Amino acid sequence: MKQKRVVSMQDISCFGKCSQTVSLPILSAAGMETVILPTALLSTHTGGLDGYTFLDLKDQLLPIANHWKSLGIEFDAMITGYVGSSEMIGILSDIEELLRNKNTLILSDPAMADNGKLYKGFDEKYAEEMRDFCAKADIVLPNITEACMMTGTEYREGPYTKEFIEGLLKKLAGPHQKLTVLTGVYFNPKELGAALYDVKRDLVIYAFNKRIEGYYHGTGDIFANAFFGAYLALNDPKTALQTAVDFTYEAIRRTYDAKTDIRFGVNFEEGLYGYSRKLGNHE
Ligand code: PXL
Repeated sequence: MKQKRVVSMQDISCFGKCSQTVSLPILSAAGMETVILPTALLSTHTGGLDGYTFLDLKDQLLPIANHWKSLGIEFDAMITGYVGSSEMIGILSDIEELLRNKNTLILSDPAMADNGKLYKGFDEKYAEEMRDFCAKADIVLPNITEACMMTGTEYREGPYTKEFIEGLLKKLAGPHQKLTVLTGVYFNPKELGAALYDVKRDLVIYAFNKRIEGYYHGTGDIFANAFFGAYLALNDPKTALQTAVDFTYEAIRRTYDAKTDIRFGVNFEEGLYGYSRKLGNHE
């Protein structure tokens, strides 16, 4: 089978295991040819680590994309996560239009808010622009806070009801969405997982694993990339959802057991071989 080519458009946070430094290894383990478009270069991510360096690469992005276009390079898929500024949303939007063809599958994780609040540095205007950017993707993958913001729903703490979750999933589905995916879903305090709405089949799918207390940085990016890699490899949303939930859970469990600093990211690396095998690689 022809290998799929995916471009990952997000920053390089050199230390801290998020954005490109998890996207590239996970999509590669899924068997994808993974092209990176680094939007910025930071010494670390911005989540609780002070004094980080930041180099904006925005002036490089269109020239890079134009070069790829001139070489006739086609993309089967594109993924975006944390973007960082309104200007960058505009640039990535232009690049998607330049590089997508009618079969390119785009996944956008808004990566802008959690626990009922926007991340540091983002305002209402950014949230609206991100909502409009995500509306152009085939797959949107927000957490509950982001989904509430994107659909004008009042934020609620869990445990959730099926009615609330399925209402959000369906409100997220605009004219361009094939799938909507929600993270941070739980119906009882012992479990945590994700829900997916397959728009064409009008079908909702759930996947859970055990909840581990605490906030672990980078797990949203790990989940999004593990889901996308599995979905591109298998074209089966149910297996992709459970695979991503389990992969993320295992990474958190290893980190919890090792008692490392949770700002430094989770140990997903030791799960890559099993993930890759599960998707039919290593044969
Ligand atoms: O994990 C999302 C992410 C990506 N990139 C940068 C970040 C964050 C979250 O804090 O700061 C630079």
